[in-house]
Amino acid sequence: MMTIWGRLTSINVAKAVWTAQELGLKFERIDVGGPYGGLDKPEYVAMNPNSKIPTLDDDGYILWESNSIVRYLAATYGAGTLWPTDPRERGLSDRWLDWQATEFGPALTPAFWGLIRQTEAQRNPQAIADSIARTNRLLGVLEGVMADGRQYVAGDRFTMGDIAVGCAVDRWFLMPVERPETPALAQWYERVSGRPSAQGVLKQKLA
Ligand SMILES: N[C@@H](CCC(=O)N[C@@H](CS)C(=O)NCC(=O)O)C(=O)O
Repeated sequence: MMTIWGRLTSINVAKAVWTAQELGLKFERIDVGGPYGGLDKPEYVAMNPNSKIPTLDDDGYILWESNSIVRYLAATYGAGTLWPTDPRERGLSDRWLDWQATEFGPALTPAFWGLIRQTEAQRNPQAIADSIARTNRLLGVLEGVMADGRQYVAGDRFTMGDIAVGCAVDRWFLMPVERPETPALAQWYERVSGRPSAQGVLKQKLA
């Protein structure tokens, strides 16, 4: 039995759910976090001492950190598909999970919080402007890679890297910000967001 804990409006929960759906896994998702609360309950803290979402329970095996969950599910249930077995191909996919977590995500977060989650009175316009500039520069990095004609972030196959980056780019493309033209990236986004496994996960109203 597999359970994913977390509201689907969280980008990090979206990664876990998209991965499980892509792999055709049977799972239950339980809404916690945000308006649902529950992250400070002792039984939740016992699973995830960070009081954050998502948390995965795979038959009693508990895992937190969204990109670790993506890697675990891909390696366990998607060797040869989401998890490339060739170490060099896997490296080209894996790097995008780190890039999302350490570069693109931190760049995007201040603008997301400022524009989507905070009231006008709470906003820091300079932090939002800096965040937009940093994120758009990184968007250019991804556009430069995709512009070589590849179909997916690691080459010609859809892999785990597309999921982590896909959830973050989805958020950026849905936000009311000025973005540079990124035609190769836009085509990739339509390709990945059109996958049956992405339905109900990407292109949701931001909240
Ligand atoms: N590095 C963690 C970050 C987890 C995180 O910050 N989750 C946010 C949602 S995206 C959270 O739990 N927020 C509290 C809430 O939703 O109530 C991961 O990737 O799983």
